[in-house]
Amino acid sequence: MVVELKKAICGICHSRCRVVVEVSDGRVLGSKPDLEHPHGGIFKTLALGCPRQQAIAEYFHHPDRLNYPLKRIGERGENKWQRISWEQAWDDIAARLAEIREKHGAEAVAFHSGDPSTQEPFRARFQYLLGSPNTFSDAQVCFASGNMISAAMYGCLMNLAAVRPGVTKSILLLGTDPSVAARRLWYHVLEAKKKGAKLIVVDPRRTTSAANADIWLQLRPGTDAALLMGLINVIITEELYDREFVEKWCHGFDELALRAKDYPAEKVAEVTWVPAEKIRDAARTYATCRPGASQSAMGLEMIGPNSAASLQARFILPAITGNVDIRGGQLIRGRHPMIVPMAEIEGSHMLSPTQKRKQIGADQSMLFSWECYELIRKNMAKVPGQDIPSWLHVVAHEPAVLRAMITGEPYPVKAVINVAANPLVSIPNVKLAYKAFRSLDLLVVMDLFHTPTTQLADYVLPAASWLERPMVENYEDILPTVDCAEAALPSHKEGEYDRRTEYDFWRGLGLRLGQEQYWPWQNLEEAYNYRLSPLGYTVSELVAQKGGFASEPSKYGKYESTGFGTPTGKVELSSTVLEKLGNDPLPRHEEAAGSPLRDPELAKRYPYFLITGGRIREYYHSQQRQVESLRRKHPQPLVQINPATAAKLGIADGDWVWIETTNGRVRQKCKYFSGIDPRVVHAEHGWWFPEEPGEEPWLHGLWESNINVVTDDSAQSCDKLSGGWQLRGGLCNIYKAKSY
Ligand SMILES: Nc1nc2c(c(=O)[nH]1)N[C@H]1C(S)=C(S)[C@@H](COP(=O)(O)OP(=O)(O)OC[C@H]3O[C@@H](n4cnc5c(=O)[nH]c(N)nc54)[C@H](O)[C@@H]3O)O[C@H]1N2
Ligand SMILES: Nc1nc2c(c(=O)[nH]1)N[C@H]1C(S)=C(S)[C@@H](COP(=O)(O)OP(=O)(O)OC[C@H]3O[C@@H](n4cnc5c(=O)[nH]c(N)nc54)[C@H](O)[C@@H]3O)O[C@H]1N2
Ligand code: SF4
Ligand SMILES: [Mo]
Repeated sequence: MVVELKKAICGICHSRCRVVVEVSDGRVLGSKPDLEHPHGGIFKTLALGCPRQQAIAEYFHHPDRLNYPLKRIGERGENKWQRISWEQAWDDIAARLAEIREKHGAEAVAFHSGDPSTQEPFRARFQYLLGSPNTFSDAQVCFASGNMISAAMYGCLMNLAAVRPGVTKSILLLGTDPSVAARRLWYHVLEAKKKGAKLIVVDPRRTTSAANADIWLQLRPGTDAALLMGLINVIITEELYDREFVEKWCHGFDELALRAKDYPAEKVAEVTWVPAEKIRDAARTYATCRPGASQSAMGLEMIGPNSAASLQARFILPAITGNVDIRGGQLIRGRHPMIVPMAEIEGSHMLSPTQKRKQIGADQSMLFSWECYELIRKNMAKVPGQDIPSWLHVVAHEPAVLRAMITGEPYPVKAVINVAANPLVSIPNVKLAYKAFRSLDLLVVMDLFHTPTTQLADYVLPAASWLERPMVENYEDILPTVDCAEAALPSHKEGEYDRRTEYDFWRGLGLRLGQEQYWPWQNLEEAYNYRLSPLGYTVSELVAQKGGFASEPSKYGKYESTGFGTPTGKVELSSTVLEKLGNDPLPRHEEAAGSPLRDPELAKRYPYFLITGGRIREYYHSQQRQVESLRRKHPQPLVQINPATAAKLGIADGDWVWIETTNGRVRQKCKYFSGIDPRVVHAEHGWWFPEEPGEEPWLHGLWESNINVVTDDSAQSCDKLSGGWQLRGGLCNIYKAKSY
């Protein structure tokens, strides 16, 4: 047996580990970390300890993989399909899109996307050329809110902690659990801790990250803005802030100091459940142990109301403590200067201002509007090398798009093309989403497997996985590094399968819809070669000559020569950009309409805070449920309940429990967990059961344990600025599910 070794980039999670896969006769046998890569030592720890990486052969050669394009032949949801060729799929879909565009306008075609590793700038390019302003995704709750607030305040993306073991003295993790979700960061955190860095974790649960912390702030879900303003208040009143940086480089410090006075530690303690002394301790530690690196994630983005305010406060912290653009703290980064930016590839200038104005729900998600994006981008352009792609940062408001599908208001949405996402499992208020997707004239889904979402489609297209296509990765143009790899496996095998890249899909449609001149690259590899062209390498040359990696050395204090890409040229603690958009320029915590403090009657019926979606080691969101070895390790959905609460309710460890909200109920299995407050429960997300029938009413067990059946996307559950919906911090009731 001839075994070839191919360098690859693991596309399953954001860590993007470099691996070497062993391939024989078009099949992957296994993988090893790429020790020749400059970060090989990290990948060794990550990839070898990663259950999903260990299962790639089982995953990618699974008998349930989609192999050929499918066209629905039965009624929608009957799970009856006819195999068709790619040519027919392109012809049919392009013809239907042309018809819908003719009748309702291009805005009636919406695009839904998941994982960005699937060549999203090319999706945007197709979409803008078609003339639609409507893409919708989970951007509002998945890092993009943080990106936009950071870009507004700093003129660059500042979220990633630049932890340097031995240099970094404190690490502040805000609503993130890198021990599961971001293993690359976690590796650095543990190394830095060994060398004396203090770790502060803000999380309602005692995660592994929290358990390793020097200070764990176990807050009431959804109160991050209050807590962080409490920290800011301590830092200012105790004069622990960096006076020189603040005076020279910050705008709005006096207004901030005034606002922070509303958040004395004792008052904040009442709101957040975190003892005042811990608030002071955390503030002093972060402000005095410098350099301090900080990172926030879903804990802040997914709380709905107050989410944007939390992020504003989160980005104030590194500035007032002088942690900006210093070694071991927070870095101003940007893409590698020698690659073509995503913003150029997508070409948002090709979408007319008239169409841009039609973006659905811009008023409920102002942070993701064209107006906001163009304002921010104009300011960013003052600093060389800074730019921001629109595909992730200009996004219609998902709840509004779903309602438009159902009601035709503000105008009809008739078609959705969904790529690399399983929205019926991943988006909130699934009953509504189901109704919306069912009402479409055309639903096209491109995936690796059948899912509840493909089951509602008219066309299902088989995607080439990350092993079956070239990859170029640089964290969406945030990092000045480039990783690239050639396809490790063929995407086409005569008589067995014919999978395509997303690039091929968009280009195939584009060629049929009058976009010929805009798709000069025959395939993804050519397109990526164009992206790398300023660097002077093709993908295969960079792999052969440099192991598929290029980077720029870090420089610090860059703002001293360029200023910041904001209207004032400074870090805007009080944001003139957000003010211009009609928002409070400073953070403020306001109890949400659905909070028990404002609606005690509701809280009587739903007495527990519900947080959802803490990441699971074995799975990436709704994926891998069909992989037997992983399923054996984590067979069922688990809801974490404090044993005191469970005992009070007569629930034993391992009992099935109903989780109920105003939207309905689903079941998960009780897991006793003393690391959660008795007033809070945590439910897993991403659950469906591929082993159950695909046709209605089952839809692969869509309604049984999928927590998004009960999460909410109503206006009162969304943040006013970002539009982000509340997947964490709403209210629920729990009770034992009867069993006989
Ligand atoms: N294994 C695995 N890894 C993944 C993923 C996966 O599905 N599986 N998904 C990837 C993706 S797309 C993302 S976006 C990242 C997410 O990365 P993270 O955000 O780091 O991970 P999560 O576990 O989603 O959430 C972090 C923590 O937020 C806490 N939290 C809940 N409510 C609140 C609150 O009100 N305030 C605060 N401060 N914290 C709160 C939760 O208890 C949880 O521990 O993970 C990525 N990594
Ligand atoms: N309640 C709750 N809901 C959440 C969250 C939460 O914390 N709580 N987290 C949210 C977050 S941050 C995120 S990012 C979303 C994720 O939600 P989704 O974007 O829906 O992510 P997945 O469930 O991973 O679905 C990805 C789909 O793409 C397919 N796929 C994998 N690789 C490829 C490929 O290369 N090409 C194509 N075409 N398809 C591919 C997979 O088979 C899978 O069906 O979930 C969100 N939903
Ligand atoms: S899934 Fe595992 S191997 Fe792949 S990038 Fe993530 S941590 Fe690395
Ligand atoms: Mo995400």
